[in-house]
Amino acid sequence: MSHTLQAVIFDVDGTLAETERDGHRPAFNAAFREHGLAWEWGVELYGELLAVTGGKERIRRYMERYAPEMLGRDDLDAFIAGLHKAKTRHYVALMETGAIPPRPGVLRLLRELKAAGLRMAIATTTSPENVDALLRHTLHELPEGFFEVIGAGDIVPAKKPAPDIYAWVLERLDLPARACLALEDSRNGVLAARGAGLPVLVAESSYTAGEDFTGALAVLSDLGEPGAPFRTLAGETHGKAWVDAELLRRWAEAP
Ligand code: XBP
Ligand code: MG
Repeated sequence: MSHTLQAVIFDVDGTLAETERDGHRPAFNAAFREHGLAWEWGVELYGELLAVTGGKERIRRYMERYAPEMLGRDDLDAFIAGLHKAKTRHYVALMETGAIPPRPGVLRLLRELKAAGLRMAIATTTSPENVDALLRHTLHELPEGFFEVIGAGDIVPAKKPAPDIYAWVLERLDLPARACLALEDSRNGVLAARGAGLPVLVAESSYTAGEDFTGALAVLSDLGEPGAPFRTLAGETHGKAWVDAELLRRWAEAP
């Protein structure tokens, strides 16, 4: 049975903008410095740590590997939460400088989908404050309330690759998974979307290039623009050079 596409659900980090290397990573490092810690997450190390989604979870994983002596602190949860709060403050301040632009094709596609009458939502593991900062600065050209549902951060306890955040968004959209399509950049994101029963398109990002995206409809270099076509890394792209509402509909509505 084929289903009519009614909503598109976007991941944030790596999908709407390349926020990890030059956004989240320096914000973590600034928080560590502020707390007097001699921790420095370089570009390569951060790539390894990205296997764990969620900033607090990522700090804990780092401590397990590189600072296990600190795990015995009585106030461990509060210590991590305090570090992460500082990190969020630094990240929001950085986004306010407009330092991180949207990825190619993102603004165009968002506008086209809205014009085509599709509903729009967000499903991310990052904190709500960060999504807000991205919407106000990186995607400031979009009108307020553009995304009907925003699922972010600790609103579900189990982060991607668990399907929970997508299930949460689907429930609020009041739509079945097969009436929606997810856009992701990472294997963890694909696993989360597929786990919730959603068809998913991947535009890989700098940190996720070459990951195993089994289960995705297609894997692209980016969303593409007129004059700057995407590269097809896997899947059938029906002769298109940039992602548009028609291509998403063809994928989502295939039997
Ligand atoms: C990316 C993440 C987040 C960010 C950091 O999420 O895993 O944890 O790296 O944000 P997605 P926080 O790709 O689902 O948008 O520190 O706020 O967790
Ligand atoms: Mg992502």
